[in-house]
Amino acid sequence: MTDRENALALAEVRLTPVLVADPPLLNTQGVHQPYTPRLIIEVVTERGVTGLGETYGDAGYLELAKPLAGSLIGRSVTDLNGLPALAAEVCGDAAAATGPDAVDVGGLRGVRTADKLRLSVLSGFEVACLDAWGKAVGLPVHALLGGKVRDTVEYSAYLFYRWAAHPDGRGERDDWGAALDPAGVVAQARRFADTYGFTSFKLKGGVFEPAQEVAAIKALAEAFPGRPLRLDPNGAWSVATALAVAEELGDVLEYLEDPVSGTARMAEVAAALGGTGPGGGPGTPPGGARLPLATNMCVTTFGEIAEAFTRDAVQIVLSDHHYWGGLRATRELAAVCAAFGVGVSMHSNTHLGISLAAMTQVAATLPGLRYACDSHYPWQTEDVLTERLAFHDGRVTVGDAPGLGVELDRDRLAVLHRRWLADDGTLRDRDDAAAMRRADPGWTAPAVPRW
Ligand code: GKR
Ligand code: MG
Repeated sequence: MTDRENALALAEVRLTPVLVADPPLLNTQGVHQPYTPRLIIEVVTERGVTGLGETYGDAGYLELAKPLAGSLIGRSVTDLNGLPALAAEVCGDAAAATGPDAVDVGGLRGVRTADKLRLSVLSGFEVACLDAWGKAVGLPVHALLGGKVRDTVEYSAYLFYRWAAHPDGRGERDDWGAALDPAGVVAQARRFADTYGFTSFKLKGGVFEPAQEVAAIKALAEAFPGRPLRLDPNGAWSVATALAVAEELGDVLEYLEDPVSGTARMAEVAAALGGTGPGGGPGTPPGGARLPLATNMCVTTFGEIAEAFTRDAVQIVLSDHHYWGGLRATRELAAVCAAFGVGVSMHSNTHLGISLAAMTQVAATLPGLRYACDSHYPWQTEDVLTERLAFHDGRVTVGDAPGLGVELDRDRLAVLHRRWLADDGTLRDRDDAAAMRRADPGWTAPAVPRW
């Protein structure tokens, strides 16, 4: 190793699981728990430069993160192409031991395979290494990814049906109040628009009868004429229901997200909506492009791309750098999407500012990004940063400071970690159905199609 490379070698890796306050947001599986697990990763170089990463913090992810952290000592932060093989070597068995292929969070994030689990962990380390590398050489992460093509990244307001408070008075209170009908959804959207300047809106659906959710989208369309709107029932509908909703909302939706579950059903819906080419091919209905379908459920790994794209099942892939394997993998995904004429944007789950900074840095480098990205960040009133990232006009500015451009607040980190330590284990894994049972003891996550 040369002296220069040696300076970028890792001397220490710290893992800090935290529990982050989360409001009672509803989805088709249930409701968010009062606290959500996340894992904060710090990598420290021989010269004392620290890089930050963040990923899912459920127990299965932590089990994989521990051996990977240990194996990074002595390796250069620049050795990113070596990470997948290293992860397979040191935590492949632990990943396989998590059980047979299943679904993530009842399907909300698509398949759960040993590979995907490993990638979800690896991505947190990749981001931390990029942050440290950038800080060490005085370059922003986007420069290490080839440079930004935009100075701001647009996000959409992520609207949720929600309760005013968690059952049994658990968790932290906020002042958003309940949103359980069209008026509540519009009021929530208004506050998002006024506070953060968002101009596009996504409603998490699959909670109520489709007719109620159609009414909410129509109310949004009336309140915000011409603004991009999306509805995402997380695969809760049958093909027939999806087509009926598309018929009702086709002229106001920018896209319909995972209306049905699985590539085969998505392909059926896409075909029925017309067109054989993405974004309006030969079969495009007269007078306009067909309503596109977006997904973060049926295309969540590279292995799922071939079938979905060749069957024209999806027109937009919502990438999530956590489970696609990092920022560089996100760029690879975007390149594949571009080759197939499929759009790309970003999916989100409850996350903190480190992930928002990472999403923003990679989004800034994607020439084909045409849709506002999703982010739960406004719902998170807590963070582990000295300064929260801000949305102006619905956008986050792409920082040019070295690395991710964010700084860890150790006191905040310690508070959220102490909460994780104090937990009896019930909140250390995300389980929306269990949280729902606090309000409705007989609740079981519904099978799909639910409607
Ligand atoms: O936070 O409840 C939620 C969402 O339903 C999340 O888990 C999904 O993965 O946001 C996601 C989505 O777009 O499907
Ligand atoms: Mg979705």
